[in-house]
Amino acid sequence: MGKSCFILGAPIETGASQPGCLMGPAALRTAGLIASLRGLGWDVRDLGDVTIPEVAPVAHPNPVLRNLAQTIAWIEALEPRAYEAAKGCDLPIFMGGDHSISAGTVPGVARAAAEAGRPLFVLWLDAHPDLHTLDTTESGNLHGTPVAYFTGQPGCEAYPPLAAPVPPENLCLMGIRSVDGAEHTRIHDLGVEVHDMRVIDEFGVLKPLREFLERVEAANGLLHVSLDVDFLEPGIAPAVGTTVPGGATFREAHLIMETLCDSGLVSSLDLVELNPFLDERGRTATLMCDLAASLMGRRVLDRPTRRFF
Ligand code: 6HN
Ligand code: MN
Ligand code: MN
Ligand code: MN
Repeated sequence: MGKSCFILGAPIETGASQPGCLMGPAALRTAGLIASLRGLGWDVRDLGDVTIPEVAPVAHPNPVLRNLAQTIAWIEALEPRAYEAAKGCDLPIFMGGDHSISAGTVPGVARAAAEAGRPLFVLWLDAHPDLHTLDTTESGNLHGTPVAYFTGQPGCEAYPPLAAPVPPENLCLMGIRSVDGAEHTRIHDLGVEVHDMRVIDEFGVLKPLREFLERVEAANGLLHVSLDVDFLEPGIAPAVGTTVPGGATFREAHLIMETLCDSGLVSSLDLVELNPFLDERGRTATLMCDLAASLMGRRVLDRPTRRFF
């Protein structure tokens, strides 16, 4: 057998404005994620879906926050599962669920990386930077907060303490095209590497991606990839509650995944924000599975592995 992959579902929808992401893991399984990875030679184990207990409301000075108690419970449930999965296989896939899943998965894999003495890098493929703190979110939807949390920004103290914050300089955001005021300021203050859609229009996806991968490799880093459905152009990926026009094309997205595969650097993956209630005949679920397959080795034709050039 080839390399090992655990699949873990996190049916979270409490971080998003619209219901439906709860069905994300089921739709990804229905679209054939596991069979296609097995077909690529991966030893796949489906660990099922994580659940949380019933929770009592948690008070917070920001009155707009929605489902804070549930989000804390999800983080507490997911962080140890992600930590164990990162230690137990070569490449765990975490199936959302809305993007608040990453407030549990990234801290878990970051703790495992820290124990292994390797720096963790994060590639965030999204229309949004998800860099709100609990104090600055205006919508109150907590899927807008994971990046601020796992990089240890002040204003996220209501979330569980972090064992291993990800340094902001280890982040790379791509596909960004909807940024709120407080996020804009934070991006500047932290000096986060952001390749917005304008950069992709001007240079394509390869140049910024390769430069980032070279940084990861030079640091002997591990790489977590977080793929939000809304990174993609809504016309090819309608099943998301936060569509923004002007996203990545089909080939741009596959080329990113193929290049990530060639790099051999990816150590964990989130597939998030799939809302099957908004899909058209399963096309978005199928596309997300196909993108995961490209990341895990699917090729149109065999070709010699070329790393960076
Ligand atoms: N996502 N910035 C907006 C908000 O409500 O805070 C959108 C967040 C989208 C979240 O992309 O996972
Ligand atoms: Mn997101
Ligand atoms: Mn988004
Ligand atoms: Mn600016």
